[in-house]
Amino acid sequence: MKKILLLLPIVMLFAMSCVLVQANDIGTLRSTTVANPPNEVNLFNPGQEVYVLGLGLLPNTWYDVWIVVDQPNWILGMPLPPQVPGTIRLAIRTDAMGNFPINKIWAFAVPGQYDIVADCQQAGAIGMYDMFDSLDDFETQVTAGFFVIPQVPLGTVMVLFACFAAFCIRRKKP
Ligand SMILES: [Ca+2]
Ligand SMILES: [Ca+2]
Repeated sequence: MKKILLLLPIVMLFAMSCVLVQANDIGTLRSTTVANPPNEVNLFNPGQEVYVLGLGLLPNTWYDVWIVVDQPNWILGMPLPPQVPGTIRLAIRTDAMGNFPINKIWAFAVPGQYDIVADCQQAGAIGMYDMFDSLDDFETQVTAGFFVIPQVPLGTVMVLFACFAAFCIRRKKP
């Protein structure tokens, strides 16, 4: 009986934390490529196309979906950050399950750390992060939803190549 009494607060705390996590927002967004859905892709090369899909959002509901600079902390009630320049802002309606299939959201990725947000247009406040919205967040580079790998500068490659060539030529000499 004592054991049960000891366990009870732990179980209650766990249940409360689950409720808190679930109350944060709805469903999930996945960054992916045209070849990979429904699997998630979180690492992209510069110039690559980025796609997004949604799972478990409000059914038959319109969302605006766009890429933002990685937010380390998404807090309910905060204003939604602006769209990253050069990305595609999508107006998407979910199906009866609250899902939407892949849509291209960036035609030419630029190095950096990013999140994706879906702002519900039919519930909650437009332009504010609330429980009817959804995120692609916290999966790579600590808190980013996806990451575009920086290109190695051409200058660095040339210097390395020159060193390697010089090394080879030296070794060939008698
Ligand atoms: Ca983030
Ligand atoms: Ca992601």
